[in-house]
Amino acid sequence: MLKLYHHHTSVCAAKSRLAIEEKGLEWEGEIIRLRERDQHTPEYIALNPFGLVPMLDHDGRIVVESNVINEYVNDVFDGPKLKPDDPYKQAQMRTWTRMTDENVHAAAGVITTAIAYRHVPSHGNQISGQLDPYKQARKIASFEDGIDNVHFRTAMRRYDMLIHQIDTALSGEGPGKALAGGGPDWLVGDYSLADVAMAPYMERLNCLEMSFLWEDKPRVADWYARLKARPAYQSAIIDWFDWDISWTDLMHEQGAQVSNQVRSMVEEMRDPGYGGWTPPGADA
Ligand SMILES: N[C@@H](CCC(=O)N[C@@H](CS)C(=O)NCC(=O)O)C(=O)O
Repeated sequence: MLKLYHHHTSVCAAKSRLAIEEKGLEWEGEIIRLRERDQHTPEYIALNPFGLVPMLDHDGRIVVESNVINEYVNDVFDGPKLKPDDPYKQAQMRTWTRMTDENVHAAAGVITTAIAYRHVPSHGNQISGQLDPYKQARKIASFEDGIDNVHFRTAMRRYDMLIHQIDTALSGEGPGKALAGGGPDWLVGDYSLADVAMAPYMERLNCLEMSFLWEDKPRVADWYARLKARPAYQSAIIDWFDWDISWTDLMHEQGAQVSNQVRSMVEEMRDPGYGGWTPPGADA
């Protein structure tokens, strides 16, 4: 039995649904109502001490952490390979998935709460029970101060860098030799868990009306279009949004309201005079 404890709009849960769907596996799901704090019940914490989704139960073996779940699912089951055979390519793949764990996911939490979720009072319920104090601090700031919160610019700067990193990876050059040799269609050559890991974050940026981040990057736009065209993207990500459509509507509506402001913020940070970052190779 393969059971995924998940949530319909959670980016991490979407990441693991995507891997499972790409493998073509039968699975059952249990929705963890994050704003009702199902993830903080003693029964759930006894299985997953981090109090987060997703969580996989494979015949009684409990696996947590979306990227770990994805490797487990790939390694244990037959079906299309989502990991390269070459250990070096595997290392590159993990360098991408690690980025999501390191700070891309934190940035997603900040921008989603600051722009959209803060407008829903029940979202505040999730904050009090947070088991990760760093995340709790970011959530409180984003919930209270919206896009003026102290983490917002950092989060946008991280996403702007990420889009640049993806662009150079698809060019084959990579953002540095460690990630060179990928593309032209997928991040490390063939479609892999690296692309799976990034897909829900791209969808989130799209929902929050931030596609301006790649408007001058046709390689990224084409890669995103290729991701969206995969049947598993539809069944693992898009189809779940209909479970409770108001959240994606909220993201689009609130995202549209601040899109110009956020765009100016990003452009300001790209300006070297601001002390921001300039992509290598850009005129400065
Ligand atoms: N590193 C974890 C992060 C999981 C995570 O943050 N999940 C969020 C949803 S995307 C969650 O469960 N939030 C509930 C909460 O913070 O209380 C993973 O990749 O699985």
